[in-house]
Amino acid sequence: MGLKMQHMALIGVICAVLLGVIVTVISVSTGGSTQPSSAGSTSTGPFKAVVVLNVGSVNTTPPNVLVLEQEDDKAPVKITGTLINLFPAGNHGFHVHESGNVSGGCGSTGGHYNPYGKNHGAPSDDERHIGDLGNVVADAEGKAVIDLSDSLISLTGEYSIIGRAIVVHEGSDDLGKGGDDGSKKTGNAGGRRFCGVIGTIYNKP
Ligand SMILES: [Cu+2]
Ligand SMILES: [Zn+2]
Repeated sequence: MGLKMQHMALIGVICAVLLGVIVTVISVSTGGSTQPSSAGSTSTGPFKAVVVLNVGSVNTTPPNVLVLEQEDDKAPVKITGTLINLFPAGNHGFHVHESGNVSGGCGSTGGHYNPYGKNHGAPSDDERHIGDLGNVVADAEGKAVIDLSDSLISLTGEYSIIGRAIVVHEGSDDLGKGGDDGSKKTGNAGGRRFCGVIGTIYNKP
């Protein structure tokens, strides 16, 4: 009887060891296949982000949404989407502001994102804030179709705009050509109509 118990115990130990080996082999093989792709996604694109512009005086249902896409860290960033309830018709200043802090509304997002300490300008200027994306144009129905590409902003690296805010203004951005102090700082685009925080879209490999 004692000998039989010993045998059963020994068989139990062998089973446990075998099971452990099998589990280890499975986890090593699956880990080996996913590790390279997840490590690679930290340094190469494509990068994708989304902004829900649901902060500010104009909220829409569904909310105004913009999508940002960048093929790799050297590529321009494409911004696409449609804004509605944007009045009056015409130009509205469109910028990346330095902070994603919308706890006090669009007013707490700081100034235009400007890590190089430059003057305000047009997107095509060398002298511009990184955040200077010019104007979006609303039609008579308050609709603005956005399809732009910018080579200075990035969704990755030291000067990434992830976590910062996109702000749409009440008025037109004079692109630094207004001839006064405000023009070189903000483009005199007036109040902040609505804004949202730039958030990553995680693309699972
Ligand atoms: Cu702005
Ligand atoms: Zn600016």
